[in-house]
This record gives sequence, structure tokens and C-alpha cells, in this order.
Amino acid sequence: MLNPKIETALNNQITKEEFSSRLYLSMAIWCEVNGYPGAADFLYKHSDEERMHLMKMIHYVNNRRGFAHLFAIEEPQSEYASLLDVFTQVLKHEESITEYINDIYGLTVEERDYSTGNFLQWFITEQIEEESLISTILNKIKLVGNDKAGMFHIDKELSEMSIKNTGVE
Ligand code: OFO
Repeated sequence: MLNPKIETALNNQITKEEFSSRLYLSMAIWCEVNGYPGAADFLYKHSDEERMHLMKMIHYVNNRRGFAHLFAIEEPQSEYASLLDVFTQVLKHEESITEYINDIYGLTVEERDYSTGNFLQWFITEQIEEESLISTILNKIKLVGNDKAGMFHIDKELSEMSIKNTGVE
């Protein structure tokens, strides 16, 4: 049986993962209508990956005889100043998700729920990969600045990149 405090924390995180999926969907739409098809492709895929994260959590909660809940989520931002703005916000968002995951991990230690701690290890590793990939992309965008040819190249590169996803268990 899942500890009620852990169940609440995981349910809150399910909502955050769902929000992440919608946020990246919204960013992908902005990229698609603003001439960045590669970035749009990358962010559409990233949105799908976030959905897999929330599904993974839902199954975990239910399999531990808890009850996964879906809470209301806010509307994601739809307008962005530039591609730099988009990826700056992706990184900021991922950093906040890392903090939330770490907080839940801390709670599992306090509550001696080692099974959930073990389950969260996957997310901890995933956050390292996501932050690392996004900061690499961000550095490239910063490097090219206003150079249109450079930006075109980065956009092309983005369509071939995606966050390594180990899927839903
Ligand atoms: Fe779910 O990893 Fe990004 O937010």
C-alpha cells in the first residue's frame, strides 16, 4: 500500500508532467508557425515523452494500490519572443522539474519508502539527460546569435535530436 504522503506527492508530480507535455506542445506549435520546423519536431517529440513520464507515474501509483489523480492544469504560454526564449524556458522548466523530483525523493527517504525511491531513480537519471541536452542546444542557439544560416542549421539538427526515452514500464 502506498504511503498517503507519497501518493499525494506523486499525484502532484503527475500533474506537473502533464503540464510539461502541454507546455512543449505549445512551444512546438509556436516553432511550427514561426519557421522552425526542426525545433517544432523536437518539441512535439518531447511533448510525447512527457506524456510517457506521466503514464509511468500513473501506472506506478495504481500498481502500488494507490489511486492516480488528474488535477486541473493551467494554460501554457503560447507566445515566445524567439527560439532562444523558447529553449531558455525549456531549461528553466526542466530545472524546476528536477527540484520537484528531488523533493519527492527526499520524502521517500524520510518516509522510508525505498520502493518509490528506487522507482524515482529513473526520473533522476532522465532529468540529468534532459538538462544536459537542453543546455547543449541552448548554447548552440546563443553561439549563432542572429546569424540566419547558423539558425537554419541548428533547426535542421534539432529535427534529428530527441531526448533518449526508455519508455513506459
Ligand atoms: Fe518529465 O521530464 Fe521533462 O519535464
